[in-house]
Amino acid sequence: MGLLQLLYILLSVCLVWCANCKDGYSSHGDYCYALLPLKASWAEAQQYCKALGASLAVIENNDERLFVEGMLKREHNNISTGQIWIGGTDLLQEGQWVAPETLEPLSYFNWATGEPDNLMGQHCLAIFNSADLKWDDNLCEVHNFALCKAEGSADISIVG
Ligand SMILES: [Ca+2]
Ligand SMILES: [Ca+2]
Repeated sequence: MGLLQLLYILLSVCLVWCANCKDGYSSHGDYCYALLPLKASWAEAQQYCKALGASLAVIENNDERLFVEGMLKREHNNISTGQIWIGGTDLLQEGQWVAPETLEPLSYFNWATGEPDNLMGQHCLAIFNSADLKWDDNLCEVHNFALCKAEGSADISIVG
């Protein structure tokens, strides 16, 4: 086998295994992120993410938060109104925030001042669409944009 043939085979394999994210997704670390191009309730948004092989994005640390903020700022024209749903709910037990699907307790937050306030029973986690992109608990039935997150190796595809 010639060197070029070997390189070709390695490149072909890499196109499958090295590709981080499909079109429409942004890559960060081992994960791919996509903004849903529609507004939905938190539970509907989670179902849409799931249908794409993803889940509402659980933001786990400062580094990941900064990446997401950069992404949302780039997408600003597409999310001019409303908030952005992310992965987190305290629906099961007030004040105990857990991830969708896994129900793992969340340990990282970036609450806006005065949040979470549980106003009229707010149990779903969103990012305020404001300059500092801090977090809010909101009513789960509100229709917002949503951020999906999938493992880079997952077979995911984007809608629309
Ligand atoms: Ca709550
Ligand atoms: Ca709130």
